[in-house]
Amino acid sequence: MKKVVIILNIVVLLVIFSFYGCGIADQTNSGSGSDSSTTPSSGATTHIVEMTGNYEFVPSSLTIKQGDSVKWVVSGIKAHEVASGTVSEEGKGIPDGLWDSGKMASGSFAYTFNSTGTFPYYCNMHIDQGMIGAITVE
Ligand SMILES: [Cu+2]
Repeated sequence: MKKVVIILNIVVLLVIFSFYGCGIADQTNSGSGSDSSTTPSSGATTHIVEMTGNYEFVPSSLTIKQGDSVKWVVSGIKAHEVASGTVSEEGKGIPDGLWDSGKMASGSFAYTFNSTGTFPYYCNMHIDQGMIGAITVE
């Protein structure tokens, strides 16, 4: 009789643990779900621009909505520096101070556009290679 009670206890414990396990699994699932959503409830979107090993922004021009973000991602083995501003006739960057990623050997840099307009930018390291781009915010 005692053996039956012990076995029942083990079964109950197993059931409890399996429920607990499901709870953890569900939490993990919902967590990764919110991680992958680059679209907050406001409807804003994060757009990806690659900074390639060929000294290019891809795409080099992009039209987005007010409140959206742009994430520049280093996609090749070359380091880059994405900075907002224009390029002079002499080929020098004229920063407008909105953003400057600093030198990035890898990883990404993001900026959120809260006002409309056209925002030119350049790679501070590769202006000579024509590495420039623009974001249009509607
Ligand atoms: Cu560059």
